[in-house]
Amino acid sequence: MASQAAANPGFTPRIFSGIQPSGGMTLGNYLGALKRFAEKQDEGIETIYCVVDMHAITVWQDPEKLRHQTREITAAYLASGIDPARSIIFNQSQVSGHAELAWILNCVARIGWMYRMTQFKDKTAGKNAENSSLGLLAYPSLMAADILLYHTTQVPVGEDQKQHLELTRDIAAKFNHDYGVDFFPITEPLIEGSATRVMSLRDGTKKMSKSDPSDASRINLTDDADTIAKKIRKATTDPNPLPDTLDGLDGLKDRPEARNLVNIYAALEGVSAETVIREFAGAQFGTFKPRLADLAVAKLSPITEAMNRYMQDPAEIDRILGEGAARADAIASPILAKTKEIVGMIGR
Ligand code: AQP
Repeated sequence: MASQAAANPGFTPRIFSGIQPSGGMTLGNYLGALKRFAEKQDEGIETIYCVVDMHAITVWQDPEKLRHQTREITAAYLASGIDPARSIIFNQSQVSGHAELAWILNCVARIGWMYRMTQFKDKTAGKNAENSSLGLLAYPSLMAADILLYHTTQVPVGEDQKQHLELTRDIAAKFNHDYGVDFFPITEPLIEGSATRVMSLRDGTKKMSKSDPSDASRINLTDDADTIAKKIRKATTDPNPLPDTLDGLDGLKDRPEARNLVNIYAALEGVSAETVIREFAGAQFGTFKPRLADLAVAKLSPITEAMNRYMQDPAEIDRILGEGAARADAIASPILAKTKEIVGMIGR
């Protein structure tokens, strides 16, 4: 926080982050984002958490499913300990400033910057990129708008979003430069903990993702205990026992699947990967995997149960989203109005 104040003097420290309702939540979303969103509430900084439904439709979504998934992510926020009394929780499309600022930033950002984004390349790999939505290409510009609309100073995200955060900084700097102002902060990414990049259970070189066609590649927050245990038992590993050191030739450097399971254990337990290696040095996966499965079930089942409870009352979820949207809009409106004035647009 101290370094942030130094990086953006004059800006109130503020945290913003979001998750797309493009599918069910995964263990990757939980460890890389949700768990840390809840922890940030204890740091005395204003926290704003969004369900980014406008991002989700960059790839076609069934409308009924989109509504369901938006509520499910909200339920996951609440179940993970995000408290609507302490944080603002809302869905992006209810605050029109996101779309309005995104348009202005579309005119600041360069097309070439968008083509260089790994997520765009990954999501269009093997397909005709020209045939993907314009929204998918412009996704990082909308993400920059999400962040800058609140003069956000810090964004907790997983490692996969680092490049988009760097682009947000570039867009903010270019806006400030083009208009000769010091209006948008240069937002800091917060990529912390031992599970900043949870990998697929089937391929340790691929990120665990909610839109991966293989359900066995991920643990969903809605999976029951038996399913979690089965997926961990079947997770791809190599035949060697766990080493007694993380790094170096004898460590886990070239064993991505083993490293992933150790990282997941460490993040769930709230200890370092080194501590896990010390505890399991020499253990076979036949010993380690059941321990990991027990830990995952113990940590995730209370969240799943709470999510299911919240999902029983969709009207209450919608009320929380609506109230959060009004609070978010109250912060965003003056920032958007000032942005328009800087750009030269006449307002009311
Ligand atoms: N595997 C992961 N490890 C750590 N963090 C992760 N996050 C996502 N996957 C992992 C973090 O979760 C937050 C929300 O991400 P998102 O749902 O908005 O988009 P995403 O990063 O594209 O996540 P997915 O699961 O891969 O979604 P799809 O498949 O729809 O693209 C972010 O902070 C992200 O870093």
